[in-house]
Amino acid sequence: MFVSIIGAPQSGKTTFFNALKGANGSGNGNGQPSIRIEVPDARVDALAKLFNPRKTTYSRLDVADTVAIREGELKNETLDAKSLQQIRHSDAVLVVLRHFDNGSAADPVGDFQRIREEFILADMVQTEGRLERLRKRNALKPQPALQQEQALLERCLAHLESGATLATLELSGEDDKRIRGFLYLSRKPMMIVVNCTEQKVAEAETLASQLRERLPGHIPVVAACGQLEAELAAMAPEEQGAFMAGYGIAESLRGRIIRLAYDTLGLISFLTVGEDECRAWPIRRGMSAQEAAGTIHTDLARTFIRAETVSYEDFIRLEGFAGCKKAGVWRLEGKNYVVQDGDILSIRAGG
Ligand SMILES: Nc1nc2c(ncn2[C@@H]2O[C@H](COP(=O)(O)OP(=O)(O)OP(=O)(O)O)[C@@H](O)[C@H]2O)c(=O)[nH]1
Ligand SMILES: [Mg+2]
Repeated sequence: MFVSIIGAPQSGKTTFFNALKGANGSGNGNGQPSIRIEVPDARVDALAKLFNPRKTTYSRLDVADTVAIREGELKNETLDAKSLQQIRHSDAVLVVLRHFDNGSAADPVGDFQRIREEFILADMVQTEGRLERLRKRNALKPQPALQQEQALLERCLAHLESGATLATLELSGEDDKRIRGFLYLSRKPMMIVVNCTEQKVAEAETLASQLRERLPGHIPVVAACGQLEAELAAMAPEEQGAFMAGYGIAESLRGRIIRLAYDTLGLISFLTVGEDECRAWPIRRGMSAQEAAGTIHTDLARTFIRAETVSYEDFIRLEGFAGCKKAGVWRLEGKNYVVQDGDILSIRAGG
């Protein structure tokens, strides 16, 4: 899963990025401003204790910093190319809203509206461009597939022109697939971190819920002080507790951002076990066993036969597969089975 940190100039994007990175965070090695965060999972820890595998793998969240979005830079595609690519290829965006004065007064709601507007405008320009070509081609020599695409894009454009984001446009699974390639900005799930002053940090929850009510749609919001979080991340672990208690910070930023991303994207995890590897795999809630198998390897989805399935709770309570079989809670599920959070799966595949 890949999340880009976006926002207005000087809102604290890089500060939050550094706080997430922490003192011992790792970059992805190719000079890109992106980091990989492991998602702590007590279930994986417990399974690793049982299996003592060669490798233990947690779900991962990749987070990238980007340059500030200024007016017109998205629709004109004049935003730094690397940042634009990163935003377009994100599964979700984390919008940083400034809630501290830095010479100019804070306007978090206004800043959010402007970013949202930029996304909508950029998508409109892109859609109009494609539609113009489609209309010409279909007028010259109609082709059913292109006519379908034209009708779909006309719908998208009308939706955008009404001032709505494409995230709120209901599309069939087929149509959703059709427009995925456009990498529309306003279709991306959004989440917000309000960058507040250190005086406000003890009331962060209240601040977040007040803001949530003033924003359009149902966008998840958390509040945190970027500067404090960056200081905290640079500290030795044994100093962090006292610092957090002193400022009334209840939970680490990483933990909060991970939960925010999981909520925003509707993610759950399934698990795989063995002496080679114990591992958590993030998937979208509602995914079928066959689709889940595809996240391990595309071949596994193609040649899928059955998924041996037990819940994590049963597995621990009954001490492994044998116990689960004896108790009758071990299941062989078909390709349409909807995977549940904490399912331990073993995919049977042919070919
Ligand atoms: N008072 C206060 N200042 C902050 C806070 N977070 C960041 N800043 C300051 O705001 C300035 C901008 O922070 P950055 O993290 O570089 O912001 P940015 O959004 O990455 O900025 P650009 O990439 O230039 O758009 C820096 O001088 C920070 O020290 C905060 O929570 N409180
Ligand atoms: Mg920056």
